[in-house]
Amino acid sequence: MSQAEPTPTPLPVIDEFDESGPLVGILIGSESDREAIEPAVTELNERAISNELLVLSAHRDPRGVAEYASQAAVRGVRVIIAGAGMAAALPGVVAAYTDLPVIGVPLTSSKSVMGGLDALLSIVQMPPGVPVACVSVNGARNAAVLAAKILAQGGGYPDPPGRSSAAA
Ligand code: RP5
Repeated sequence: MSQAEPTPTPLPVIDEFDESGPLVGILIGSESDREAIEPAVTELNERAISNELLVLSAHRDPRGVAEYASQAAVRGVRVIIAGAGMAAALPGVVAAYTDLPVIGVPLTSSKSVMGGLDALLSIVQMPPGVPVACVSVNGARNAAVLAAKILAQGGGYPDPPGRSSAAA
């Protein structure tokens, strides 16, 4: 006799959204990623692009990631930057729950393999149909520049005066 499949617990439903949410949502998988993602926050702030930074782990809090990603667009978020190290599932999981463009930032950590090659491959090797844009290892600033360029397609976030998009 076959056993019944377990019934999945429904995702929590958010009743109220912050309609004036930021244009860019930035997620990191761990507090230990905060320093590495800071250049993205700085770049966006210098361009006066609204953003928020949350720590949400794909393996420690998958429901939280699903909730955030599935509600982001309706809150006004237009691009999501997701930085993670090691297996770095976060950007791919986010992309699975939203149609917004997702930019993955492979990060190094004290436990990285080959200086972050583990995270780089995890992010860049998304299977067909669920794309994640991928910047260089620890390329947080480039992720923000790319987010600005994506937003510019909707009209209006050019490079700030005296600044070039040619990022480090
Ligand atoms: C990933 O594992 C995080 O993105 C981080 O880069 C790495 C190590 O996380 P901690 O063990 O420092 O929390 O989930």
